[in-house]
Amino acid sequence: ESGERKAKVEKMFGFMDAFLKNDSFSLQKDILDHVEYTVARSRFIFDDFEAYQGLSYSVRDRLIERWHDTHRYFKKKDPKRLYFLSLEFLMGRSLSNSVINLGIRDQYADALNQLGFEFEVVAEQEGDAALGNGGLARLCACQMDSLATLDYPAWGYGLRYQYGLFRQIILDGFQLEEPDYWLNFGNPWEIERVHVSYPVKFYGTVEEEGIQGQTIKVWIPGETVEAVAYDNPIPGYGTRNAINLRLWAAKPSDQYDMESYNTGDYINAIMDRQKAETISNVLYPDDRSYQGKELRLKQHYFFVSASLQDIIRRFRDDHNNFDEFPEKVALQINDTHPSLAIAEVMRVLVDEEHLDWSRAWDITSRVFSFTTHTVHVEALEKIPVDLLGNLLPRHLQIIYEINYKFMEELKSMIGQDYDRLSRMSIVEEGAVKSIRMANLSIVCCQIVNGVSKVHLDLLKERVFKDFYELWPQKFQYKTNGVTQRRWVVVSNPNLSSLISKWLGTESWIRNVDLLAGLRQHVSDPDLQREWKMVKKVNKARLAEYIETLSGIKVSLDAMFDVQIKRIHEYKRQLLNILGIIHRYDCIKNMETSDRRKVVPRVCIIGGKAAPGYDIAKKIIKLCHVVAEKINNDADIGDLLKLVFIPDYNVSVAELVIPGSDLSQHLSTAGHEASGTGSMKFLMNGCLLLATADGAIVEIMEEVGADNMFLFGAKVNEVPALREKGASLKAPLQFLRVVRMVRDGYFGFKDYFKSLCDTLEDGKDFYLLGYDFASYLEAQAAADRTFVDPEKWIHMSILSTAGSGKFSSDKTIEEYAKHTWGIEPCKCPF
Ligand code: 7GP
Repeated sequence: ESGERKAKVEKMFGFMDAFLKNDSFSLQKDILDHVEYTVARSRFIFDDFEAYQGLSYSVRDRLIERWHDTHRYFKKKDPKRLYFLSLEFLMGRSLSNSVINLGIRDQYADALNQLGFEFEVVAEQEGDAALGNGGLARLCACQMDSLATLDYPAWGYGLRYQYGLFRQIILDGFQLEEPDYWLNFGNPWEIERVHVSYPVKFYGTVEEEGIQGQTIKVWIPGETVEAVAYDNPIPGYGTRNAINLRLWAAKPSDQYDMESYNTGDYINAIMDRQKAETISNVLYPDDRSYQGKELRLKQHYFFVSASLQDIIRRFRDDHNNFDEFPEKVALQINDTHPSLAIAEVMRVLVDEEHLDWSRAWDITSRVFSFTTHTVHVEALEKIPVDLLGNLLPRHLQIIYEINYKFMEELKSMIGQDYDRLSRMSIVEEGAVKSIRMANLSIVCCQIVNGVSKVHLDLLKERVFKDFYELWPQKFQYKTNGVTQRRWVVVSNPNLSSLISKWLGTESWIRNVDLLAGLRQHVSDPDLQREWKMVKKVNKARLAEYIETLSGIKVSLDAMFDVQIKRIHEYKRQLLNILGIIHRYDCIKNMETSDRRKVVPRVCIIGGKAAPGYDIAKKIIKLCHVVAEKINNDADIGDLLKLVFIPDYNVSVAELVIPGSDLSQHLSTAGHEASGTGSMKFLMNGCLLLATADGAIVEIMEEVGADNMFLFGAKVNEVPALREKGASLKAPLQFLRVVRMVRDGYFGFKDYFKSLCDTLEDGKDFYLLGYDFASYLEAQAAADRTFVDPEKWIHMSILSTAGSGKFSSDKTIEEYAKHTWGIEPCKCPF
């Protein structure tokens, strides 16, 4: 840099320092300034929400400063960058997480205090950013936190939905969905970039043109929509780095269709233009099966096209040879949702940059990597050819061409095995001819990742068996992880301080391996006492929440037993409810003298059902009718309570997890790709009651099977058990509780009939009947342990101590090394 420019830069750094100071007086002044000038409320009277806004805008200033410095530094160093493409990011709240990562939480709390506000109360004013469904989306949020913290030069790309995941309302025990129009009161965490916008094109035709003796394909699109960037800075912990999550919103394009205006139909022409905005309006709420809908496909391409234009523009700023593209760019596709990006890169390289096909393919296949998040074949995206051909005619041609070349190559390797060829083809023939996006992704990517060891095995043996046999080296796994910043430091500050005290350092917040150091203190009575105290305080907070929600008073001496996650048949919330009915039934039939031996429980269930998922909705209703009965049975008292927590989301999880004793992860073995909820509970010292599925198998290896309550059929036993079907006789206790539901013991007899039918001999696909006996045994073991508090605390401490492997920091380091090939790029302070 020239001397003059350097001096200017230095002067700017000086100014920054003068503007943004973090002493209490400066912070107070900044908050008040924002209340007065940004929020436009009087600094003399403002409420908690306005204090939240003023505070957040002042945090945002600090984020922006770091964000600028980070990007300036990345630009100067020009490292290989990771671009993380995902249609969903479940960020939750930002305030607490940001101030903790910036290292100024206490200063802010103090400043607020001086102004007459309380940090916790103000932080509660923030709504969740719920731009995602469940595990896949929250995983991305955790990974962004780790990417920033570990100083990786990464960008996240996603969509800025106006409506996030629906809010769950419970009316008479039934789920209703209410739209989440979350941007109503503004969003201090985003920066609108009106100047960063790209045209995205749809429809039209493909024509051939001759250029210098070659025919090339030219796409003449029929509709243009503008994508505008909204940037969300993601601060790392203990570093100056703040990376960017860039979300796209659709706006009408300025490229007027003069003709429609000139026809005099001005109003209708405007209305048509306005329709463009609907593309990024709403998040699809079903994480269960893929349905080929035009709007969804439009969302995907809108996202892919805008992101790639942005990425390629950045690459072109410093490079002009696309052969360098794979050295500077890693493109991660999060599940298949962004996989149209493969066809889009090919289109740009071949049609716009005029590279020949094989060179373009070589480049494309070296930049992409793909992670799959499911074992369920129904969840794999298949796009009907008619739909794709109409919306993106050139992309369909490109995919056909990729497939043609792949099929030729495959034939030369495996011969004329037509069954196998048709299974592996990217194009599925059949009633509805369609494109298999997973096959496209596997064919293109050099690395395909699963999300746990078990998941990888299932990919190899079942889901992608043919591909594994062809290209074993492509298949890897990176066990999922969660960020200890949000899931311990933000959500469980008491535990966090306790851990730091006993480890003698806060370094575990960045270097999670240190957690293992708790093991050496596990038998120390002081630690045990303090550990117990922290749990008690968290339980009290949760109990208060439950009382406000439902009016139910719960005993803090009871075991808080929790299952929170999306409602799915495979996650078997139904098994939990049937277990609760069984417990209730046993207590009812006990001699009074025996009741003293019963371990009191507060059973907590929470989760959303996809709006069109009938059986899942019935499970929610069943939970409510059972709760109604039990909670109002004076005979039962504190021995058993059942609470359904409505509208489960990230911030509810932050409250519930620290306050639970036991958490349940009941998926039929072979169905949960990984599971990440279990990791959050584990870090918070909750004991797990679980099947040996997904990442639980690895958790077992870390904390030891004797520190958990395991039950149920194993992954490799499940297929044979299913084959046996009707001849698997369910135990009597199981038949009895199902009969109670069937016979209307809890009411709604007709309504629950179809739910009970799924449990009949031979139809019980998820093996609830088969696993019931061992489930009850595991529950009994949990009870026996709970009455030995010392043992329980011991196991609890060992759970936290063994949770280091399940930090997303670990996952990200693995991806950086073995998949993306990126290095840290730490912005100097
Ligand atoms: C989830 C998986 O169900 C869960 O096991 C895993 O931990 C998580 O992804 C993160 O890898 N999958 C989804 O949320 C999902 O929507 C459909 O999958 C493709």
